[in-house]
Amino acid sequence: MPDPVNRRAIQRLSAASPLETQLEVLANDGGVIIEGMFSTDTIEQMNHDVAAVEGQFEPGGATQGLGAAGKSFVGNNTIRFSSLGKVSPAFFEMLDNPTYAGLADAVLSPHCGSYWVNTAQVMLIGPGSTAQVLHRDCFNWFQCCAPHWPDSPEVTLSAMIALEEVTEELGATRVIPGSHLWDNIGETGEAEQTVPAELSVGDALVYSGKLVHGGGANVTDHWRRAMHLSFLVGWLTPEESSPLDYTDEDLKHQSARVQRLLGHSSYDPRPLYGGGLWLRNASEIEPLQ
Ligand SMILES: O=C(O)CCC(=O)C(=O)O
Ligand SMILES: [Fe+2]
Repeated sequence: MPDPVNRRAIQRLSAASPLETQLEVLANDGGVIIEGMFSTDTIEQMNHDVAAVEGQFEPGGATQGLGAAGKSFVGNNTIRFSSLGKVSPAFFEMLDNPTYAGLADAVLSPHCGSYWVNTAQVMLIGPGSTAQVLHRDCFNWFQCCAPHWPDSPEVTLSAMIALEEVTEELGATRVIPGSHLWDNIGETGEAEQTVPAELSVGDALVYSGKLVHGGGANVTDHWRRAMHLSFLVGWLTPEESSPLDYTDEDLKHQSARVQRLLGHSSYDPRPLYGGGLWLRNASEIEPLQ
């Protein structure tokens, strides 16, 4: 039967598929599910370590930095927390994931010398939660994206990662494929136009900051267990203050990439125009060995 509102399904590709194919779907649809992007061992460890600390965070306790106004955006019965390198060593492996790195390099590098972590956050949607308001993640940097929309630079790339099976009923992220190309940045569509990004353990919905999406309603008695990991061009301020979570000592055995992702080395704009950022004594902070 034809879909009544011409919804386009979100495409699914294996992590082993060619990067060019993944990028083509991402460019056309604004998002793509990469099956098996993370190994089940890594995710099982993450999920186990998350479970050990999640009781410290109150459902509905997050505010998105906006007080009461932000509470409904982040979910009145959702548990959210970050600082994930303090929770599990699996986090560092996830930061160096080659498939996600390949996608982020291709999408963000044309617009920056390097990118860093925007949000690394557990998002556990509680039973009975209603759907999140539809939005584009690039709204955080609206002043930079709006003037050139829809041809504005890609400033952020996100992955919603399943820590356990994520079904539509549990509140899978809902997306509108193709909405990253709509003429009007302020248009965020209707619930009927969305499709759920259902995920198995280790799968990830990778999506552009321009794509309209939102967390789904959880109509079950269980929690939706997912984690969000997004990157941001190095010349913009991220949502989470990840650099403050780690000392140099914490990161000295991590890769140069991880140190940059977590703000422990400087931003070098080259080959693009501009000066260095995130400096000390007007000089770059080098990654530790
Ligand atoms: O929880 C979800 O599935 C989506 C959350 C989200 O898009 C956000 O908070 O920006
Ligand atoms: Fe979002």
